[in-house]
Amino acid sequence: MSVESVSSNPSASPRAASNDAAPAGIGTGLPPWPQVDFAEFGDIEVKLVSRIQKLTGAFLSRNWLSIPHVTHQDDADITALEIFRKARNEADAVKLTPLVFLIKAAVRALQEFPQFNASLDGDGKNLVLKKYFHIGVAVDTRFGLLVPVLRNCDKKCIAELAAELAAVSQKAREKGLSMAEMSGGCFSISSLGGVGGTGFTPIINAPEVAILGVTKTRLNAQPSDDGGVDWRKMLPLSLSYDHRVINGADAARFTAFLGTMLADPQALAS
Ligand code: CAO
Repeated sequence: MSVESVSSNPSASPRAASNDAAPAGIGTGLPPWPQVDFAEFGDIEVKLVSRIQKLTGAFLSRNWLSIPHVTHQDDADITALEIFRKARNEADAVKLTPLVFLIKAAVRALQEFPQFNASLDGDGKNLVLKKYFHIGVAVDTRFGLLVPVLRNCDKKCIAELAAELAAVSQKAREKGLSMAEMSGGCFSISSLGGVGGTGFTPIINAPEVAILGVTKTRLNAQPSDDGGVDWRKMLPLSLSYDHRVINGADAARFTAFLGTMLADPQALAS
């Protein structure tokens, strides 16, 4: 059945296909949450869900239910970046992780693809394009997941970003963060690279339209020109995007562009 036949044939519309009492919107008509007496099945311990977990959980549920998510997976070759990073870390007191290069690469990609640096306004009639580059970074804390926003990342060098990230993630872990420190982001990055994994589906931080997930760098064998094997360091990228705003081809271009930026660490560091 074509798109036209769905729109011109009333009996083929989703409303006609269901009965008249069908629920009209998201979240209505869902079956209730299962009420289970777990103690019936074995020993248990009951712990209170923290205030931040409740709050974050509510936002995550809203975003997951109301944004049509697609996650695009790709790998970026960071062999040159890792050589550069190691040399910088040996020469400099400020420790750099791959994440600061990702923040700089994301800024370049947002500049190249402005529809990623955008938000739908309240009624979804307008797309608001932002001219600033504030990047949210997911931080794992004992309070739950917090996303501090690093402001004007286009104007900061990698050492400044590294110092700011270290300070704000330490603050997030020790004292928590204010709403102001977590507001105004354009795009978020969730890095599980220091923990592990090969890919995941990050949930978009509304009203942003995309989020980049990063997992652990792995070694990948590639055929070399002399017939041997060339070992490359590959960084897995998982880009979730709002399909109302971004189409799949642009997501693939955005992710490939990130890879091109990450392959040239000197340019990101300049
Ligand atoms: N591949 C391999 N190693 C990586 C890596 C990657 N992609 N990214 C970071 N690492 C390494 C770092 O270089 C560092 O190595 P050393 O200890 O040898 O120096 C180590 O992993 C730990 O890095 P880090 O986590 O301290 O620093 P970071 O800049 O990579 O990340 C922060 C900072 C705050 C984002 C991170 O600590 C964190 O909290 N991540 C969790 C985010 C999260 O929970 N996301 C899920 C959200 S959805 O529920």
